[in-house]
Amino acid sequence: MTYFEMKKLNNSPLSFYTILFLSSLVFVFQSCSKDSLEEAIDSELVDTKSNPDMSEEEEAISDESVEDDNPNEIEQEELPCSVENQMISEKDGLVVFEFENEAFTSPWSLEDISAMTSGEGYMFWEGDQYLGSPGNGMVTYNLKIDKPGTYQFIWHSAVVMGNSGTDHNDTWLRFPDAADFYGKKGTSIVYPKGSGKSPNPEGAGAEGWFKVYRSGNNLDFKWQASTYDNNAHDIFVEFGAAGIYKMEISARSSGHAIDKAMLFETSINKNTAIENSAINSTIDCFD
Ligand SMILES: [Ca+2]
Repeated sequence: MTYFEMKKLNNSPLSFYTILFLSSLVFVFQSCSKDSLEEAIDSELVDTKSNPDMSEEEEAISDESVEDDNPNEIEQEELPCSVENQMISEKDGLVVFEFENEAFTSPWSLEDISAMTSGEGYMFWEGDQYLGSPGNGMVTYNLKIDKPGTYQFIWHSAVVMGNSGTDHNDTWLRFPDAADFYGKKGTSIVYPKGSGKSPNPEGAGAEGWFKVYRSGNNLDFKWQASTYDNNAHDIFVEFGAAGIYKMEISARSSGHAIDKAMLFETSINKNTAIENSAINSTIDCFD
């Protein structure tokens, strides 16, 4: 190339330096575009893992709710044993369980039509009444007690038949192998008829069974269990040593609906026990 030719090229709009400058611009632009594209893809991948419709705060709450699923429910569903081989395990002086979680047969009936119940609902007896003869429609619960002592018994029950608080309001209850089983009001203590101990309460009873009722004209579900007609005594059970004990119930009046039951060691305040009644005891299996 001659001097004049070089000068001519240098003076033209597309000089060597101009081409070099434009080429640099194109390179920088392509690099930036590539980086932006990769960032966009990365961002899309992250968004795919999370829910694009949720804010970070909502996702945090969502994760918490997954972790807060009731562990007791999952544990019960995964139990390898049948309901007859289950034990309700006392912890810290509390035994809390859904009344329906046992092997009931007809004419016991399971209903779930009250917002005041938990678990699968409540049980009630639809058959003939057994006002003077316990042991019909009997169901046995196994309680695994680690902490020996005296426990008060209450259940969460209602009247779902008629409109009287004194009818269809009781079921038979017995603890056949506990060290003691009695009703108490102040200094008055009574033992079940047929237990071999005295005095016995006014009202029906036989073979170590207490007639256990709920009282009051509000027929809705509430925590209460009493024995002794017209002189309500609370129900107590003594477990002399750690071990597995039977709790038996049998049909008395129809229409007495029972949702849950609870035993609490007497060092625990009754209201405190009721406040903790939403958490059911762990269920274990016999070996
Ligand atoms: Ca229930």
